Amino acid sequence: MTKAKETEMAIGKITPKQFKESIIKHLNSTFGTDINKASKKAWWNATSAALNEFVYDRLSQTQKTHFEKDTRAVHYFSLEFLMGRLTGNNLHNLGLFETAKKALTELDIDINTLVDEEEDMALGNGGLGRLAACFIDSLATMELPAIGYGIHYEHGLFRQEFKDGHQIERPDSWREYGNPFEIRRPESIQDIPVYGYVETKFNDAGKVVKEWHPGRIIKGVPWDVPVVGYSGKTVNVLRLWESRATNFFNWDVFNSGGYHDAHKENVESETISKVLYPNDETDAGKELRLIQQYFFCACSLKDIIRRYKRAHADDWSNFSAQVAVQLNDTHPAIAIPELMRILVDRADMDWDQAWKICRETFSYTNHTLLPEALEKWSVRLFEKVLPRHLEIIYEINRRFLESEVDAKWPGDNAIKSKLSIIEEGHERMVRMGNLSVIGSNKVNGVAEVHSALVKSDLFPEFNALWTDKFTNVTNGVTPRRWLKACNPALSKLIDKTVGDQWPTNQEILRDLDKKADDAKFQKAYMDIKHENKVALTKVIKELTDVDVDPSAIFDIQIKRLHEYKRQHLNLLHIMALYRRLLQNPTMDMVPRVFIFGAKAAPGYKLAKDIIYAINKVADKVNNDERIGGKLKVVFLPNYRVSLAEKMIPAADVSEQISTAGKEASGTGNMKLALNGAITIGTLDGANIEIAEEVGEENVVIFGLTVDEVKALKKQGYNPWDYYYGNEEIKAVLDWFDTDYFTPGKPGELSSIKNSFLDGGDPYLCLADFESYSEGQKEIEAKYKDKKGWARSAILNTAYMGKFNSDRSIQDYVDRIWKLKSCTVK
Ligand code: CRA
Repeated sequence: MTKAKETEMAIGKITPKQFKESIIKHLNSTFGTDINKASKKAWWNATSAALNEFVYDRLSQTQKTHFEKDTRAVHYFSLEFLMGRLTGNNLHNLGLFETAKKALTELDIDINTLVDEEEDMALGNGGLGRLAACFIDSLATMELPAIGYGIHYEHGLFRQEFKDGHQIERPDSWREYGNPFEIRRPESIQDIPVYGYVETKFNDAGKVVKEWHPGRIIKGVPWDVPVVGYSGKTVNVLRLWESRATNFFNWDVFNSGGYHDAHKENVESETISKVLYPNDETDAGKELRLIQQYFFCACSLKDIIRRYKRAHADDWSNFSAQVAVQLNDTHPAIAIPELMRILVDRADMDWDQAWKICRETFSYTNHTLLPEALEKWSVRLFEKVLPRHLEIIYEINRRFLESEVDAKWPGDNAIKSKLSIIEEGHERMVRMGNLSVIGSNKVNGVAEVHSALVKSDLFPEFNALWTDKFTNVTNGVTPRRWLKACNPALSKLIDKTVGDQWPTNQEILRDLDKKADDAKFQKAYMDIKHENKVALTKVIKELTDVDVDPSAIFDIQIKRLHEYKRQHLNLLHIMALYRRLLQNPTMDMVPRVFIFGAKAAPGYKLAKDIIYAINKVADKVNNDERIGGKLKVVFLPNYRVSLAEKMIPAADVSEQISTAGKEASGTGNMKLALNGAITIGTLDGANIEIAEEVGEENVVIFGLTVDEVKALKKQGYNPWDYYYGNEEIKAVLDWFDTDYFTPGKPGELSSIKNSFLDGGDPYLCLADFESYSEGQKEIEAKYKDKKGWARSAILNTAYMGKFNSDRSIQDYVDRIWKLKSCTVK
């Protein structure tokens, strides 16, 4: 049976006509309008409601089956889930996309413009949040019992606008007018204590017991987002917690005239799920952030325990056999002492037994080595917000240092102070990384090189103590969203060539290699790329008013703006190219469009300056008639999942140019290669494995390696050597000080030059510049060989099987979770 057939059976057959009737029915009876006056939003809502009829049915079947079979499940704790839009994705996963498209066409509605009505669910910053979204898609597709747990932010990542080239942040209000893909579950509300003090008491048996008297109770209201697996058999949930004040109003205060005070507690409680912190890879270090973390972990653990108790009552002996919790970075690490508190204080369990359960339950994924991202909380703050948890952390730490560390390194205080959860110093701090490692069963990095560095550089002593604890799971992306749904033309060509089973078995794409030299297939493949570029051209025009030529090389760098990702290295090279063109306007060059998409954390000054500089250089270059349109630069505003879906299928070149050792994995690199972009990249993160898979002749690698970076830094890196040693670098850097790009305002771009020189160029842009520039020449030479390029692009699509998130999930299952799939009737 084909997958399409299975799907049809799983969800029940429906014709376009029936789907159309269902849409109209919902338009009338759910949204109170009709086909003559419905707005686009109403049509989208009605279509979503028609779609949801299938989703909810499978959702309750899934929950019923998991409950009846009392399945072991994984609980993915993450402060971020970057879901993007769900309409198209859910239609595809249910096998209903074509049906819906026909139904809507009959109603004279284009499905592609209709889905643009949906706001992105931008409850994440970047890679870490999107990874979580890909993972829950894979878990449902692979029919694994799983729940995603996170926060129901009222405002997701800010909306980015440009004003005279500067980034402006505007609030994101993704659910201002409702969202059809979430269900509130008041029956599962949780009460969460915070603040207050701890009382030490003696119980009847004379044993010391601790009682936490919280200063405030916050209510956690769950919202469930159905997660539809491909083929629609399993529909898991993503459960997001919204914070509310426990009593809507403090009537006593209100009645005595304190209207404002009565509101205050409400506002404070509801602030917790108000906004997503808009930075990744830097530690926010804010009280509200710690409360967010605790709030969602405590709600989620209570929810898990409530479910566990339905089948096991007060018998805890099966808990860790039934429950696996994956900590997505250290953000949910507070779940470890929270489970200890529940077991020891509430369930009256003996410490050792409780600790054993904890360690069997939790595992931790590390996503970065950047020191500024390693979370630390001051002891003072902990004491104020979570006084009992601080005591528990002290006890975990004391036992760990006195038994495990001392047994391995007797009397070694230096090691003890390094491994301690508490960092001593001017201000004592709680190290969440150490807590995560100590309390976990497994610790993984997200690509081979990163996992190796986690062991050798980040946690070498922990690795010596517990070698088996550390493992690798290379990241992956779902081919359902990142090929099938976003690149329908290429998907159809692939279906025709190797069959339609690849969305659940990406290794099948390997068979495309037989067609890599086939002229007809090459033409079909490259024609689709061209059409996708034409489509992006229109988006570019709409968003930036810049005209670009779809026959130029589309060179794309999309990711958060960070110095280590080196958008400014890309910029240096663009300026160098521009200068070469000005010096030699007849220079032989394949026209190129450099396309950026990136948000900078609002408080990250240099990142915002880099955005401004790219926009200013773009203005100048795009309007300079001397260079005959050979070079264009565009920065698309408000980069997000739905924009990525339009950019990625149109990319010729994928920029993956981080300083070696800094990008833990990257996942955009995978999406772009899958859609046939050629990577220009350093030997960093998953680039290394991509190059291994697709073959070195089908990528362009440049720059220092991890070891060379270390050696150069050790020997003493001096960016001035490159400034004085390379005429082009000097000229380009000096350009930043002039008013060439900012007429009448010299110095506006100087902070970038300074970061390279006085700032010490911490990410070695100047050291890698020449090699990058050579790599770019290689890209151009490759592109000129049309057949060779087509072959490379096809092989990229063919050989990306490893980077399917289903493979990542299978690795988690085998190496960490030990989960079994469960067929839902
Ligand atoms: N910023 C890494 O930097 C990685 C993702 C997902 C990141 C990326 O290289 O692909 O995680 N790290 O593993 C992170 O968020 C807190 O650290 C990221 O998205």
